[in-house]
Amino acid sequence: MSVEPCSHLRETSRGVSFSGAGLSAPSGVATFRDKMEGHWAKHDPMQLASPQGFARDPQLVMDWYAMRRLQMGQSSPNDGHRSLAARSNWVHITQNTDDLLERAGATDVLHLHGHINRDRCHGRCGWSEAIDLTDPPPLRSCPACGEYKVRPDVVWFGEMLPDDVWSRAVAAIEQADTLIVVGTSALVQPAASLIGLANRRGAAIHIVNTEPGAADDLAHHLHVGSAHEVLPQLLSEGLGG
Ligand code: BV8
Repeated sequence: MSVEPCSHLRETSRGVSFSGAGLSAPSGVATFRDKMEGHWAKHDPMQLASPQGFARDPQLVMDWYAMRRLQMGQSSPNDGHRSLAARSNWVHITQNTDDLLERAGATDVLHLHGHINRDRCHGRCGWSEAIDLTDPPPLRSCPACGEYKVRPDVVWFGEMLPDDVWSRAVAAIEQADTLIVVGTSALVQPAASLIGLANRRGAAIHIVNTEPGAADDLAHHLHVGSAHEVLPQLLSEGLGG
Protein backbone atom coordinates (compact mmCIF):
# COMPACT_ATOMS: atom_id res chain seq x y z
CA MET A 1 0.00 0.00 0.00
CA SER A 2 1.54 3.30 -0.95
CA VAL A 3 0.50 6.63 0.44
CA GLU A 4 1.06 9.92 -1.36
CA PRO A 5 3.39 11.99 0.87
CA CYS A 6 1.86 15.38 1.53
CA SER A 7 4.41 18.22 1.54
CA HIS A 8 2.03 20.54 3.39
CA LEU A 9 1.92 18.05 6.27
CA ARG A 10 5.70 18.15 6.41
CA GLU A 11 5.98 21.92 6.27
CA THR A 12 3.11 23.21 8.38
CA SER A 13 3.96 24.50 11.87
CA ARG A 14 0.27 24.53 12.78
CA GLY A 15 -0.22 20.78 12.67
CA VAL A 16 -1.95 18.80 15.41
CA SER A 17 -2.32 15.02 15.82
CA PHE A 18 -5.24 13.35 17.58
CA SER A 19 -4.61 9.70 18.41
CA GLY A 20 -6.36 6.71 19.87
CA ALA A 21 -5.53 3.15 20.77
CA GLY A 22 -4.84 2.17 17.14
CA LEU A 23 -1.62 4.24 17.19
CA SER A 24 -0.20 1.93 19.88
CA ALA A 25 -1.77 -1.29 18.55
CA PRO A 26 1.28 -2.11 16.36
CA SER A 27 3.35 -1.87 19.56
CA GLY A 28 1.32 -4.73 21.01
CA VAL A 29 -0.95 -2.61 23.20
CA ALA A 30 -4.53 -3.92 22.95
CA THR A 31 -7.05 -1.32 21.78
CA PHE A 32 -10.09 -0.52 23.83
CA ARG A 33 -12.36 -2.38 21.45
CA ASP A 34 -10.10 -5.36 20.86
CA LYS A 35 -11.83 -8.42 22.16
CA MET A 36 -10.41 -9.13 25.59
CA GLU A 37 -8.96 -12.62 26.03
CA GLY A 38 -8.91 -15.37 28.61
CA HIS A 39 -10.07 -14.44 32.10
CA TRP A 40 -10.89 -10.89 30.93
CA ALA A 41 -13.12 -11.97 28.03
CA LYS A 42 -16.19 -11.99 30.28
CA HIS A 43 -15.60 -8.43 31.53
CA ASP A 44 -16.70 -5.16 29.91
CA PRO A 45 -13.87 -2.57 29.74
CA MET A 46 -16.48 0.20 29.96
CA GLN A 47 -17.48 -1.15 33.38
CA LEU A 48 -13.93 -1.81 34.57
CA ALA A 49 -12.81 1.72 33.51
CA SER A 50 -15.45 3.44 35.66
CA PRO A 51 -15.85 4.68 39.26
CA GLN A 52 -18.85 2.33 39.61
CA GLY A 53 -16.73 -0.65 38.58
CA PHE A 54 -14.02 0.38 41.04
CA ALA A 55 -16.54 0.83 43.86
CA ARG A 56 -18.08 -2.56 43.08
CA ASP A 57 -14.83 -4.53 42.92
CA PRO A 58 -11.62 -2.49 43.39
CA GLN A 59 -9.47 -5.64 43.42
CA LEU A 60 -10.82 -6.77 40.01
CA VAL A 61 -10.21 -3.31 38.52
CA MET A 62 -6.64 -3.12 39.86
CA ASP A 63 -5.96 -6.67 38.59
CA TRP A 64 -7.16 -5.54 35.12
CA TYR A 65 -4.84 -2.52 35.24
CA ALA A 66 -1.96 -4.70 36.43
CA MET A 67 -2.47 -6.93 33.35
CA ARG A 68 -2.61 -3.89 31.03
CA ARG A 69 0.39 -2.25 32.75
CA LEU A 70 2.51 -5.39 32.32
CA GLN A 71 1.48 -5.48 28.62
CA MET A 72 2.42 -1.80 28.20
CA GLY A 73 5.65 -2.37 30.09
CA GLN A 74 6.71 -4.78 27.31
CA SER A 75 5.85 -2.36 24.51
CA SER A 76 8.05 0.13 22.63
CA PRO A 77 7.25 3.03 20.33
CA ASN A 78 6.55 2.10 16.70
CA ASP A 79 7.28 3.99 13.47
CA GLY A 80 3.94 5.77 13.80
CA HIS A 81 4.91 7.26 17.18
CA ARG A 82 8.32 8.20 15.78
CA SER A 83 6.86 9.92 12.70
CA LEU A 84 4.54 12.04 14.85
CA ALA A 85 7.30 12.79 17.39
CA ALA A 86 9.51 14.05 14.53
CA ARG A 87 6.98 16.89 14.12
CA SER A 88 8.52 18.61 17.12
CA ASN A 89 6.53 21.83 16.59
CA TRP A 90 3.16 20.04 16.52
CA VAL A 91 0.81 19.49 19.46
CA HIS A 92 0.00 15.80 19.96
CA ILE A 93 -3.42 15.23 21.55
CA THR A 94 -3.98 11.62 22.60
CA GLN A 95 -6.71 9.54 24.20
CA ASN A 96 -4.05 6.95 24.98
CA THR A 97 -2.79 6.54 28.52
CA ASP A 98 0.56 5.01 27.50
CA ASP A 99 3.78 7.09 27.23
CA LEU A 100 4.90 5.76 23.84
CA LEU A 101 4.74 9.17 22.12
CA GLU A 102 7.00 10.64 24.81
CA ARG A 103 9.34 7.65 24.57
CA ALA A 104 9.50 8.30 20.80
CA GLY A 105 10.66 11.85 21.58
CA ALA A 106 7.43 13.86 21.39
CA THR A 107 7.57 16.85 23.72
CA ASP A 108 4.12 18.48 23.55
CA VAL A 109 1.69 15.63 24.33
CA LEU A 110 -1.76 16.25 25.80
CA HIS A 111 -3.21 13.15 27.51
CA LEU A 112 -6.98 13.72 27.55
CA HIS A 113 -7.60 10.46 29.41
CA GLY A 114 -4.63 10.50 31.79
CA HIS A 115 -1.57 8.35 32.39
CA ILE A 116 -1.61 4.61 33.11
CA ASN A 117 1.98 4.83 34.39
CA ARG A 118 0.82 6.93 37.34
CA ASP A 119 -1.38 6.21 40.39
CA ARG A 120 -3.40 8.74 42.39
CA CYS A 121 -5.66 8.97 45.43
CA HIS A 122 -9.26 8.13 44.45
CA GLY A 123 -10.39 10.81 46.89
CA ARG A 124 -8.26 13.43 45.05
CA CYS A 125 -6.35 14.34 48.27
CA GLY A 126 -3.50 15.44 46.00
CA TRP A 127 -1.30 12.36 46.33
CA SER A 128 -0.03 10.76 43.14
CA GLU A 129 3.10 8.92 42.01
CA ALA A 130 4.72 7.37 38.97
CA ILE A 131 4.58 3.56 38.99
CA ASP A 132 6.81 0.88 37.40
CA LEU A 133 4.77 -0.70 34.58
CA THR A 134 6.85 -3.87 34.88
CA ASP A 135 5.99 -4.16 38.59
CA PRO A 136 2.48 -2.73 39.00
CA PRO A 137 1.48 -2.01 42.63
CA PRO A 138 -1.37 -3.99 44.22
CA LEU A 139 -4.65 -2.53 45.51
CA ARG A 140 -3.64 -0.21 48.38
CA SER A 141 -4.92 2.68 50.51
CA CYS A 142 -3.71 6.19 49.84
CA PRO A 143 -0.34 6.56 51.68
CA ALA A 144 -1.10 10.28 52.24
CA CYS A 145 -4.69 10.46 53.51
CA GLY A 146 -5.32 6.80 54.27
CA GLU A 147 -9.00 7.44 53.66
CA TYR A 148 -9.37 6.39 50.03
CA LYS A 149 -7.99 3.66 47.82
CA VAL A 150 -5.29 4.39 45.23
CA ARG A 151 -6.32 4.04 41.55
CA PRO A 152 -4.63 4.63 38.15
CA ASP A 153 -4.29 8.32 37.22
CA VAL A 154 -6.59 7.89 34.20
CA VAL A 155 -9.99 9.38 33.32
CA TRP A 156 -12.73 6.77 33.71
CA PHE A 157 -16.08 6.77 31.93
CA GLY A 158 -18.31 9.22 33.78
CA GLU A 159 -15.31 11.23 35.06
CA MET A 160 -14.45 14.75 33.88
CA LEU A 161 -11.41 15.30 31.69
CA PRO A 162 -8.67 17.43 33.32
CA ASP A 163 -9.66 21.07 32.72
CA ASP A 164 -6.19 22.37 31.88
CA VAL A 165 -5.46 19.56 29.41
CA TRP A 166 -8.87 19.98 27.75
CA SER A 167 -8.47 23.76 27.38
CA ARG A 168 -4.98 23.34 25.86
CA ALA A 169 -6.33 20.73 23.43
CA VAL A 170 -9.17 23.04 22.32
CA ALA A 171 -6.72 25.94 21.91
CA ALA A 172 -4.40 23.76 19.79
CA ILE A 173 -7.28 22.68 17.54
CA GLU A 174 -8.50 26.26 17.18
CA GLN A 175 -5.15 27.39 15.76
CA ALA A 176 -4.47 24.29 13.65
CA ASP A 177 -4.47 24.31 9.84
CA THR A 178 -3.92 20.54 9.70
CA LEU A 179 -5.17 17.68 11.87
CA ILE A 180 -4.04 14.05 11.59
CA VAL A 181 -6.54 11.72 13.29
CA VAL A 182 -4.94 8.33 13.82
CA GLY A 183 -6.14 5.05 15.28
CA THR A 184 -9.38 6.07 16.89
CA SER A 185 -12.95 4.85 16.55
CA ALA A 186 -13.96 8.47 17.36
CA LEU A 187 -16.73 7.19 19.61
CA VAL A 188 -15.57 8.51 22.99
CA GLN A 189 -16.72 12.01 23.94
CA PRO A 190 -15.95 14.78 24.50
CA ALA A 191 -12.54 13.82 22.99
CA ALA A 192 -13.90 12.97 19.54
CA SER A 193 -15.72 16.34 19.37
CA LEU A 194 -12.29 17.92 18.71
CA ILE A 195 -12.43 16.51 15.17
CA GLY A 196 -15.67 18.37 14.46
CA LEU A 197 -14.16 21.53 15.94
CA ALA A 198 -11.16 21.25 13.60
CA ASN A 199 -13.50 20.74 10.66
CA ARG A 200 -15.55 23.83 11.57
CA ARG A 201 -12.33 25.86 11.89
CA GLY A 202 -11.35 24.86 8.36
CA ALA A 203 -8.35 22.63 9.15
CA ALA A 204 -7.32 20.02 6.58
CA ILE A 205 -8.23 16.68 8.20
CA HIS A 206 -6.37 13.44 7.45
CA ILE A 207 -7.73 10.23 9.00
CA VAL A 208 -5.46 7.18 9.33
CA ASN A 209 -7.20 3.96 10.30
CA THR A 210 -7.37 0.28 9.36
CA GLU A 211 -11.19 0.45 9.49
CA PRO A 212 -13.93 3.01 8.79
CA GLY A 213 -14.69 5.24 11.80
CA ALA A 214 -17.34 7.60 13.16
CA ALA A 215 -15.57 10.77 11.98
CA ASP A 216 -14.79 9.71 8.41
CA ASP A 217 -17.33 12.17 6.94
CA LEU A 218 -15.28 15.03 8.45
CA ALA A 219 -12.06 13.98 6.69
CA HIS A 220 -10.58 15.59 3.60
CA HIS A 221 -8.18 12.65 3.19
CA LEU A 222 -8.79 9.06 4.32
CA HIS A 223 -5.70 6.84 4.53
CA VAL A 224 -6.60 3.19 5.07
CA GLY A 225 -3.81 1.25 6.70
CA SER A 226 -1.83 0.72 9.84
CA ALA A 227 -0.52 3.76 11.70
CA HIS A 228 3.03 2.40 11.79
CA GLU A 229 3.09 2.06 7.98
CA VAL A 230 0.97 5.03 6.82
CA LEU A 231 2.38 7.79 9.04
CA PRO A 232 6.04 7.43 7.93
CA GLN A 233 4.93 7.59 4.27
CA LEU A 234 2.35 10.35 4.81
CA LEU A 235 4.84 12.51 6.67
CA SER A 236 7.22 11.53 3.89
CA GLU A 237 10.53 11.77 5.63
CA GLY A 238 10.44 8.16 6.71
CA LEU A 239 12.43 7.35 9.75
CA GLY A 240 15.61 9.13 8.94
CA GLY A 241 13.91 12.47 8.44
C1 BV8 B 1 -17.05 12.86 30.38
C2 BV8 B 1 -8.94 5.86 30.07
C3 BV8 B 1 -18.28 14.56 31.44
C4 BV8 B 1 -9.26 4.66 30.87
C5 BV8 B 1 -10.79 6.15 28.48
C6 BV8 B 1 -21.14 13.26 25.10
C7 BV8 B 1 -20.43 14.27 25.73
C8 BV8 B 1 -19.70 14.01 26.89
C9 BV8 B 1 -19.67 12.72 27.43
C10 BV8 B 1 -20.37 11.71 26.80
C11 BV8 B 1 -21.11 11.98 25.67
N1 BV8 B 1 -21.69 10.83 25.27
C12 BV8 B 1 -21.32 9.83 26.12
C13 BV8 B 1 -20.54 10.34 27.08
C14 BV8 B 1 -19.97 9.58 28.18
C15 BV8 B 1 -18.64 8.90 27.83
C16 BV8 B 1 -18.57 8.36 26.44
O1 BV8 B 1 -17.96 8.97 25.56
N2 BV8 B 1 -19.15 7.20 26.19
C17 BV8 B 1 -19.08 6.66 24.84
C18 BV8 B 1 -18.39 5.33 24.82
C19 BV8 B 1 -20.48 6.63 24.28
N3 BV8 B 1 -17.57 9.85 28.03
C20 BV8 B 1 -17.08 10.01 29.28
O2 BV8 B 1 -17.52 9.45 30.27
C21 BV8 B 1 -15.90 10.96 29.42
N4 BV8 B 1 -16.17 11.90 30.51
O3 BV8 B 1 -17.72 12.95 29.38
O4 BV8 B 1 -17.16 13.71 31.46
C22 BV8 B 1 -19.38 13.74 32.03
C23 BV8 B 1 -19.28 13.41 33.35
C24 BV8 B 1 -20.32 12.67 33.92
C25 BV8 B 1 -21.42 12.26 33.14
C26 BV8 B 1 -21.47 12.58 31.76
C27 BV8 B 1 -20.46 13.32 31.21
C28 BV8 B 1 -14.64 10.23 29.80
C29 BV8 B 1 -14.24 9.28 28.73
C30 BV8 B 1 -12.83 8.74 29.04
C31 BV8 B 1 -12.87 7.24 29.17
N5 BV8 B 1 -11.51 6.73 29.39
N6 BV8 B 1 -9.54 5.72 28.74
C32 BV8 B 1 -8.43 3.47 30.45
O5 BV8 B 1 -7.89 3.47 29.32
O6 BV8 B 1 -8.29 2.55 31.26
S1 BV8 B 1 -11.42 6.01 26.93
C33 BV8 B 1 -10.73 4.69 26.12
O7 BV8 B 1 -11.36 4.68 24.85
C34 BV8 B 1 -9.25 4.79 25.77
O8 BV8 B 1 -8.61 5.97 26.21
C35 BV8 B 1 -9.26 4.78 24.25
O9 BV8 B 1 -8.19 5.43 23.72
C36 BV8 B 1 -10.53 5.52 24.07
C37 BV8 B 1 -11.19 5.70 22.77
O10 BV8 B 1 -11.15 4.58 22.07
P1 BV8 B 1 -10.09 4.52 20.84
O11 BV8 B 1 -8.80 5.11 21.26
O12 BV8 B 1 -10.74 5.06 19.65
O13 BV8 B 1 -9.87 3.02 20.79
P2 BV8 B 1 -10.87 1.98 20.20
O14 BV8 B 1 -10.47 0.67 20.73
O15 BV8 B 1 -12.26 2.48 20.34
O16 BV8 B 1 -10.58 2.04 18.62
C38 BV8 B 1 -9.29 1.74 18.14
C39 BV8 B 1 -9.27 2.30 16.74
O17 BV8 B 1 -7.98 2.06 16.18
C40 BV8 B 1 -10.27 1.62 15.82
O18 BV8 B 1 -10.88 2.60 15.00
C41 BV8 B 1 -9.39 0.69 14.97
O19 BV8 B 1 -9.91 0.51 13.67
C42 BV8 B 1 -8.12 1.46 14.90
N7 BV8 B 1 -6.90 0.66 14.71
C43 BV8 B 1 -6.60 -0.55 15.23
N8 BV8 B 1 -5.35 -0.91 14.85
C44 BV8 B 1 -4.86 0.12 14.09
C45 BV8 B 1 -5.84 1.12 14.01
N9 BV8 B 1 -5.65 2.27 13.32
C46 BV8 B 1 -4.45 2.43 12.71
N10 BV8 B 1 -3.45 1.52 12.75
C47 BV8 B 1 -3.63 0.35 13.43
N11 BV8 B 1 -2.64 -0.57 13.43
